[in-house]
Amino acid sequence: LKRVAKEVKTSRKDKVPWFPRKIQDLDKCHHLINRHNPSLDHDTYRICSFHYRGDPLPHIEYTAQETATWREVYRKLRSLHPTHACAQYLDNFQQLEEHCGYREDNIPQLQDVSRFLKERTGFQLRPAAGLLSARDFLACLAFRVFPCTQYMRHFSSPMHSPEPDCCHELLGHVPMLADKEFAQFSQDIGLASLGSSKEEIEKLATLYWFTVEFGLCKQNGSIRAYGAGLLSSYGELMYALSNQPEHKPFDPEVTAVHPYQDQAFQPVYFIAENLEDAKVKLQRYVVKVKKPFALRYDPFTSSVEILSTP
Ligand code: TIH
Ligand code: FE2
Repeated sequence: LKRVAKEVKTSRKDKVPWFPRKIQDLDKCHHLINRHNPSLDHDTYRICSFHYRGDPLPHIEYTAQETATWREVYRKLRSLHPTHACAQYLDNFQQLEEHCGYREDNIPQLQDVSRFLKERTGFQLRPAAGLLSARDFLACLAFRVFPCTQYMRHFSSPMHSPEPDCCHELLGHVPMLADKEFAQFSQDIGLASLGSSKEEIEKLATLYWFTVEFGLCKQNGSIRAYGAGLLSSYGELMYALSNQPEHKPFDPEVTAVHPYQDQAFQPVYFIAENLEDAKVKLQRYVVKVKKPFALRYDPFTSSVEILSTP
């Protein structure tokens, strides 16, 4: 009892950063990382309004040039996916073509895609005005909300974009978010981030980077991509599965502290045995993340229950 009392006392001293407790609180999680992005047209900034929960997702009229870029990206990626993408991605992509307007001459609207995902895994999309801070981005994942950009990459570099754009979200993330195992994996990273220290957020963001964005996995004796940053970039997808970069086994302890860089192709990729195994390893990692309280997600109310008070 003495020890418990002491623990409660010390935890009061460590200040727990504010974090959202219910899905409505995500309206306060929209801090952007301001970076000048020369690869975007000035014109694209017409598509970046703030979005509040409950507002309809904005319908975007894409220009002929943006649709032409989409067509080129779509075509090229479709030719590479059968040999480079994981099975879950390929299955879900087919569903999106059947139900969600995925076609080379049509850029799907977030509203339709969000409705589709909600039915599959409970994930919903939220328009984002640009890159969110890691803390805010991960907090959204805890509630199965996925922030999405809506603007198009510059037409001069369709095969790789240094920052997320609608090709990356729609062709990279969305098909994977329709997979149950992967959705749970993503939410688990998010839940671990709530109320965590700056240092821990940095580790979780690194884990996110090497899995959700740039993860590889084994499948029937070959290696396939499940990371969205690869699945949406023809250039990096080819490179990632070639013998040029380094390949290491996915191990959360190692992966979480591995340096990464976000302006060019990755020098190293981590290979998971499969998505289920990645999920189990992550769960084992996150229970070790030191926090003075425990959390449980309540899917009925889309809120987190605090099991012991901070
Ligand atoms: N490199 C990706 C693409 O070309 O689609 C976009 C990004 C993913 C993660 C960071 S930038
Ligand atoms: Fe992304």
